[in-house]
Amino acid sequence: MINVIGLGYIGLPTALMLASHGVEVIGTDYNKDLVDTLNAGKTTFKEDGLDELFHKALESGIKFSYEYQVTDTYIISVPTPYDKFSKKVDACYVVAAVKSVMDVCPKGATVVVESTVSPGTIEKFVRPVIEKNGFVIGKDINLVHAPERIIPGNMVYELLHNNRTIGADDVAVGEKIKNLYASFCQGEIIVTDIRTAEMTKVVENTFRAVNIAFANELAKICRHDNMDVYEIIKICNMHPRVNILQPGPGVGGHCISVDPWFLVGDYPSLAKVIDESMKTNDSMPDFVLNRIYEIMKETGISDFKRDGLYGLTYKENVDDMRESPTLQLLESQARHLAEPLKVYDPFITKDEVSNQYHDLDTFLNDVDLVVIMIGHTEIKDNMQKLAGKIVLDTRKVCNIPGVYRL
Ligand code: SAJ
Repeated sequence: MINVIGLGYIGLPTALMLASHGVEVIGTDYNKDLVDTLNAGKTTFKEDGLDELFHKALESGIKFSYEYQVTDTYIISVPTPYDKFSKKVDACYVVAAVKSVMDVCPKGATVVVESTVSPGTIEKFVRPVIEKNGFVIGKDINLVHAPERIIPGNMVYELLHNNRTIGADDVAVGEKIKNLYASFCQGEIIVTDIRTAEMTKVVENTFRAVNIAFANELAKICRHDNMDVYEIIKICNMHPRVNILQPGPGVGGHCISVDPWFLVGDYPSLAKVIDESMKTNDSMPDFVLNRIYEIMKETGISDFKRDGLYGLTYKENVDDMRESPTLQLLESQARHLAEPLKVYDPFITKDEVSNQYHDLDTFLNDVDLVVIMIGHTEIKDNMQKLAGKIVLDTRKVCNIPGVYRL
């Protein structure tokens, strides 16, 4: 039986995927509300195909509990934030989960850490916890790092099809865990050592962060001299070896806006490009705020109460608001003691911020300037409703005449 610890954005789909492919699974989370919701037959976030997968897993006998289980295999999938000052990984949730596993696990068990961690974290923080409990790693307890790679919005497909990395001290143990993931994963699974697995995961997200920062920097340069960044990127990307990403209002989510900081925190004098890239991405919500001021001046809008932000999530068609550019922009605005802008997002049904709307038409009625922060399908399908509005489109999803861009 597999005990999956942490039933969030990664742990839950992984547990469901294993269970629906015939593996006996108990999912554990210390959040009682979350476990109760799952036990009541409901999923805890929206994701394409998740509900179907959930029902399949329930039929296959998956169980959810607040308790850690006595078993031979644990998969730990808990958050790894970064310390805002040191920029280093904050491994406290992983350490707490491993400690709890140590309280119940028998000798011979394998502990798989799925959470993203910076290179050396397992050596520094996880191994000592296991050893402190009197276990010899490699003899009494096996340790594996199997970082996930799935993207919110396409999680179910990517769990099935992405290639994966397994890091283990011992190849035989790595192969055993590879076979477990191969119960559902049709991609190639590479077995390597733990430190390499830690580093590859962080590097993958850093690659994306640096490339997004490049696009964002181009947007700033082009704005400065009134050039069309989108046309320029489109033409450059016709070169066989150029593939520039899209500029945007900033970078959110729990991965790309977080993981690269681990490298800056651990290697401050070496990770220069990464440091600058993260700062560039973090500057984008303020850049948008400046664009709002400029456009208000140009169009004669003097009242912030007539400005509205469309989109609260960190990207399109997900209900995840973690680190979202809109939240970052609102925070920055609050620091200037300004009245918060009006906000609407079809995916956020609960009140999360001030001046939040829950209906597109009412929101549009109350604003003159609409800032598209996210290109949800809803707004793409309702472009005609923006006629007569002043629109700042930070995602290039809107083609109405006179639209403003980054
Ligand atoms: N963004 C841009 N411009 C782009 C692409 C993205 O501004 O051209 C923004 C998005 O709007 C969003 C942020 O970047 O705010 C991140 O979004 P994303 O879709 O690039 O990635 P995440 O954070 O949802 O998922 C990433 C993925 N990593 C990579 O693509 C290398 C995913 O595969 C990882 O599993 C995930 O991080 C993770 O958990 O680490």
